[in-house]
Amino acid sequence: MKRRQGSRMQRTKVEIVWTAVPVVILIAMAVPAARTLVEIEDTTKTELTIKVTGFQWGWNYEYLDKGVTFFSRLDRKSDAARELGSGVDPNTVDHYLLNVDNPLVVPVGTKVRLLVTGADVIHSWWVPAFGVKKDGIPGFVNEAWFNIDADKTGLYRGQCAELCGRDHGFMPIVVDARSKEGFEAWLKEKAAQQKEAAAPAAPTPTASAPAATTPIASTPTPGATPSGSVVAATAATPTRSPGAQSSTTPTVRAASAATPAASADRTVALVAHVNAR
Ligand SMILES: [Cu+2]
Repeated sequence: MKRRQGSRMQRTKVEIVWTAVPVVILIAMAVPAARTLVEIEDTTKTELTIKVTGFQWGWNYEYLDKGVTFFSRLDRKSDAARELGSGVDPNTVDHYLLNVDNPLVVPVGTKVRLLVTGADVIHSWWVPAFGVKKDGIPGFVNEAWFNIDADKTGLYRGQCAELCGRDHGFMPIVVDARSKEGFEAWLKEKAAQQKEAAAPAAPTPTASAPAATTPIASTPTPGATPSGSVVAATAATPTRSPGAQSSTTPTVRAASAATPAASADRTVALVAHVNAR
């Protein structure tokens, strides 16, 4: 009888142990896991915000509050080679179907926030090296962020990851990660270029009308986007006219209007940062 009681005591002890130990392990795992999950979704304290708009078939990048926006499409060489009976051997094209005309330029060592949306159908901005794959859904704005290590400058590649139509396979993504100084110089030059190109177009009623109706002066309509390369890219693609583009802009405009407070904060922070240097 005594022996049986003893073994029951021991059974209880064992049961407590094999319950308590896993509970402790689970809690110990849950804390860092939850912290990481929160961090993944945490798009605060970013230093740069870029609005990414997927369209059939390419990407539009807008550096919010920086006066820089441009389209990024499949590079002309790949585009020519992919045509049936083009006579161009795809093997002769560098990074066939993986290059774009205007890569997204970002600084390293900077927390970059992306606002991802779609202009027509659902796309998905996917760059595996950044661990970012976000759907660009018309009428919605998804957030994502990445921060490239300071010594990892160079080109990063990605694809649209949402079956979005006929040319889904022909809207690659190229990200050009530059040093902070290199990026600032590029941004300054690009902004000056776009400002200069926009100046003569301002007096015409078509270009000034959208600016008057929207509070975001830094959002040029794609049709009126004056950069030479952008115009060339649009003109070279017969399936998509500039007119058709502008019909999709209300979604895009609404997207940027949703975050004025946050971007104002960032502007102040950035101005302070620039002044300090
Ligand atoms: Cu797509």
